[in-house]
Amino acid sequence: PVAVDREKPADAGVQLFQRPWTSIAEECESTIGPAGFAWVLTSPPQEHIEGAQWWTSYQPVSYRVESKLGTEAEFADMVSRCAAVGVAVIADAVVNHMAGIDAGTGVAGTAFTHYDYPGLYDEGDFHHCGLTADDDIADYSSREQVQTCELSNLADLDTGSATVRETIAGSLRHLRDLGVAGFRIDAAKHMAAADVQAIVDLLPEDTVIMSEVIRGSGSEPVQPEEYTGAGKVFEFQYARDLGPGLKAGVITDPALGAGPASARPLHVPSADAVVFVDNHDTERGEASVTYRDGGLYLIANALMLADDYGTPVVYSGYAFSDRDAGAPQDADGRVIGWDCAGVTGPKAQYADGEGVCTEAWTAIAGLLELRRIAADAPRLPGVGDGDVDGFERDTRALLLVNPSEADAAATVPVGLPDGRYCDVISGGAGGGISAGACAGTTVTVSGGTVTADVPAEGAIALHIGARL
Ligand code: ARE
Ligand code: CA
Repeated sequence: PVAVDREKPADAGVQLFQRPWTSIAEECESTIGPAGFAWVLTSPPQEHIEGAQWWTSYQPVSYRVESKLGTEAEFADMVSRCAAVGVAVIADAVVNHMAGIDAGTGVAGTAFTHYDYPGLYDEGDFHHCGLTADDDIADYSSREQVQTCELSNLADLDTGSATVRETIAGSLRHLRDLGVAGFRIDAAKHMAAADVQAIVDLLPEDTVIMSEVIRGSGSEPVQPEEYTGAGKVFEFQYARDLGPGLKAGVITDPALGAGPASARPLHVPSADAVVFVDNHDTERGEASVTYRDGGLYLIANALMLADDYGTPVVYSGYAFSDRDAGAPQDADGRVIGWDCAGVTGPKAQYADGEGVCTEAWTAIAGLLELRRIAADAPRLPGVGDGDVDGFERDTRALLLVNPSEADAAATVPVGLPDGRYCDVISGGAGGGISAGACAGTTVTVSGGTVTADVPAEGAIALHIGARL
């Protein structure tokens, strides 16, 4: 067998939504590092408005690293403990705007009003677009409204101003000094691409940037392609292609059915794309497959992680029935956090506030291993038999998925060398092999075909590092 290089993480990250810094530090050591993730994306670290809702994180009131998720010392400790196990930290950077409410006191004690943040910004540092009655964005087909009016009443910073840019960049440089590798740029669509670029130009050259520019309908003038000069962008179209077909029990990802894998309309080039099955917004909105879908969610993650398109980010949040409900907090408003001990896969039911712990699933570790072994082997056109569909990473790895509600046996052509393989979905990291025995299902490849039993709403994944 080909050995997996355990020193080198997979080109993939995990978004740990509303997880406190102490909890992420432990998770890096116990799960994320060993599984082979390259990076973790955190929720915003800066001071924010008070409240029990998760989205208070997206209303900054100062750039002190002091929030419901932890103190600056805890943040720095998380970064160094994650780095020690090979995991970089990407922080969510909320820089388009400040608070949406009229006035208040932030969680670190900073008193503010809508357009006045002591020591940082005053009235003149904000856009007052004058294009709509309340200065809120009303029409996404107007670039000027999208970028200079207020997104849901959030006080919109004048990111064209040199002093505003420098203040924002200073806050991001401080986070870099604390050891973060880079940033998700929240609401990047709402800043001119030139403004984002100007801010990024004030950061160290090796800063990793992932801009959130939700691909809107064709009539929206602001498109993700404008932002690829500053770094990568989240490609929302990937999930939109992936999910609905799975929900219907069929695969409709255009590249799976027929034609070359490069035939992907409406996608930025692979090197520019961060892809995801869902995120904290889409699991509360447009996502067709989320943690509520159990095995289908696992399949969606498998298709993403085994693919050769983009840099994937696995999503890990908590269960909720109220869209606004925050993660469980203590009496002081600090998020309590959770660990993922004992979690090995999706559950049929979750209590509200319970962590989903996607990063701890046996299958995810196995898929990260497949991703490292597949390396730059291209994805071949899809193969299928009955309810089972899948694809090969040229002679190195194979993924077969069964979105139907019945177990299915499938026989498909494959370029993997002959032999017995350990399925890394059921077998997990280490090729599922310990002391020569496979902890998962074994599958035989012979004479250019493979026959496998693929469980209902399940998957089989083979790679040449897990040949027995
Ligand atoms: C909350 C309340 C609001 C209130 C506001 C101010 O819900 O009622 O007016 O506070 O007091 C998050 C939450 C919001 C929350 C906000 C601030 O989702 O509910 O508002 O935090 O606390 C657009 C943007 C995109 C944005 C989405 C949500 O383009 O950037 O809207 N996503 C990011 C984050 C969010 C976050 C913010 C931005 C704000 O990921 O979690 O909001 O920091 C089409 C368009 C998209 C558009 C989408 C939805 O698809 O193409 O561009 O996304 O519609 O409108
Ligand atoms: Ca703006």
